[in-house]
Amino acid sequence: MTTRRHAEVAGAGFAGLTAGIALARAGWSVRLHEQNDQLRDFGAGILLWRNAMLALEVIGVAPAIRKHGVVPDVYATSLNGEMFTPELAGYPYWAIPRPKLHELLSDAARDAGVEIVTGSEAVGADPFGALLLADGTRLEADLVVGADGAGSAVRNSLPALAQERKKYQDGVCRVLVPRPAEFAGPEWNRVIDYWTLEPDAMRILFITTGPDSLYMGMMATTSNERASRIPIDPEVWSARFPHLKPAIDLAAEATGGRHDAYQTNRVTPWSSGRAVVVGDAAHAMCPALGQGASVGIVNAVELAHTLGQHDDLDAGLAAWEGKQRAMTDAAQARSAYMAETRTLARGNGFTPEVMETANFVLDAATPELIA
Ligand code: 3HM
Repeated sequence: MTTRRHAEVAGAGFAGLTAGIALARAGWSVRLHEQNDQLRDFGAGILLWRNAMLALEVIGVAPAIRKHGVVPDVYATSLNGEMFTPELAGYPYWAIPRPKLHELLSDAARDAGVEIVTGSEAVGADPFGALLLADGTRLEADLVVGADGAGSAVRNSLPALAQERKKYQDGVCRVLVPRPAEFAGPEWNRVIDYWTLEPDAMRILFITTGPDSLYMGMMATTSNERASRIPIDPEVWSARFPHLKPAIDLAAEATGGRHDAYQTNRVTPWSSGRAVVVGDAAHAMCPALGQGASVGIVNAVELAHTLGQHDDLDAGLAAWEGKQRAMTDAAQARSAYMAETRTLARGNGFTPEVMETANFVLDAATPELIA
């Protein structure tokens, strides 16, 4: 390759930042557009399994995750007060606040030479090689990456990309709670998934995200309007989980929480000419498997790696989708099945079959990284 290839990326979420870093490290010039005026994540906490950690190793971000994240002691599940602790040997995972992960990826993007433009809204892509902005600007590129989330404007502007959408009965309020003295003890250095299924499903997933914070994922059917509200309605949650009242009161005071209804959006194919979609724009999935962001991170790193092996962009994009499609489809199907059947409530939801996603090894991972 003689001339430096140029990418315009829409969306500075986890997938967009990761794609930007990976492309820049592979020699591309990269400009990344974020529609918000600030570069930050609005989410709460996240689990990163081995698949995502390997991808983050490839782009040099994993050491910072190990420094700023934590390894929970156990993954416990409680149904109507009965506690299960499934064996998760062989499936290492890290927990970290989403704002921290976002900051680490933003720093890595700048270090890799990615030009980041905030307040820049993408409205579409031209498959002949241009990103289209809300202010009418047309930016030519060898590759346009739509990483603009589940409602992706880039994806929706490309008629060749077919979509199959499905919504589910549940949704989740996600908040990051400061960790006061009463939650400082080692009994909180865990993931604890508290379920009740009667008279309707309500669940509180606690994930330690370090000495200063706890992530609470508060799931309910979307028809339970009071339990689907942000800010959290402490009365309706404490009535169901009286022993968790102190944590629920903190969740009610938390700022920056959000509610998302569970949804799947299968997109085929993932590219049209010089435009490609990654992350939730390509494969929004239910959060039940805890893999939505991780699959996006893995696919973004593998995209840069595969394009580096092909002078011809069409061939590179086809090869990339060929490698990543089956794993991604399986992750969407597994998380949808887990959401529909609520298998996690029974405490044995992490079967070897569903955990194949967590142990997926991307081609970009060298043997030294895998070791
Ligand atoms: C990590 C994780 N796991 C499960 C869910 C869920 O079932 O909604 C959400 C999560 O963030």
